[in-house]
Amino acid sequence: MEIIQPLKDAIESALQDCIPASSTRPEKLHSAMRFSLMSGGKRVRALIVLHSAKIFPSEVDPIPAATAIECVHAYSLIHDDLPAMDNSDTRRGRPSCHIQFDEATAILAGDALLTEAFTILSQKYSQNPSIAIQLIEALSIASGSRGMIAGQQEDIDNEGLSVNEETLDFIHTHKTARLIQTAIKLGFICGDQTAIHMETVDQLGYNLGMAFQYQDDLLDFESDEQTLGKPVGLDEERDKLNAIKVYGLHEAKSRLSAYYNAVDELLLKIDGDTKDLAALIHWLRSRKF
Ligand code: GRG
Repeated sequence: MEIIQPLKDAIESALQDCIPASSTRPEKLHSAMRFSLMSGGKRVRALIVLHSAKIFPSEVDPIPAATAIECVHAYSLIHDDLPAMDNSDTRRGRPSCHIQFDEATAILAGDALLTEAFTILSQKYSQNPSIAIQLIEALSIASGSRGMIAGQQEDIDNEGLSVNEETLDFIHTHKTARLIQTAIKLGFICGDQTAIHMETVDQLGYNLGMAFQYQDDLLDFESDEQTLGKPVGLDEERDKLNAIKVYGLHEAKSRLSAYYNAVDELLLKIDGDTKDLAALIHWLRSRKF
């Protein structure tokens, strides 16, 4: 926890400052954006950005990149909870944005958080246009129809359909792994780029992202509401394609281990100080929520 808490505090403070105050007109929209962005959450993607940036340090501040990716993540959760998508009334132990406000406001708050991410990147890295463009390119591709939205579309289209390994892999890769992979990439883009091998970074991010989603599937299946902080068994209830439905519990667990083992091997290939990122990954691996 001691390597996580100081950075988590820095992230919370940067998030507080990165979007307009609730008193800014339209007050309802900015309140809804803040309600969802500041509602807790593990801040996994932001922490990954910050710990990745420390491996080959540079003068570039990774905090704005970390806040931008959390804005994209918060948007995806707001939209995912909408009646037309997962239709969830709660998120992070609180009412979902559309329950607390209304559906139209939730759609707009999500849209605005997504847009705000790119405002942050373009403004905060304006002194370093090459970095700004690389960050914007990486985050926009990961969020769009070649990334997270592609995964969401196929996830919805496959509800209630029969077991299919290739489709599950497509959904997990796009819906979840792409953004985790991009968190690592954003961190390295903010670091000393002369030292990195992007192919290894991409593989590391992919394996960590897949491990994260497998773990999410397993927690939904095996955990309880009190530990997880959200209702469990939702995948089964909605007949969603997930790792347990496709591979069974035993095989899903061994695939999870294989992804984490690949992460450990890839970390060894990076010739920088990976100690803190490795500690964060260790914390993620043992997470219960
Ligand atoms: C583009 C509308 C739209 C949706 C995007 C990513 C996504 C699709 C929906 C989010 C819902 C979901 C279950 C995605 C899988 C990734 C995942 C496990 C999200 C939860 O992330 P955590 O555990 O959440 O980091 P906290 O609350 O800790 O931030």
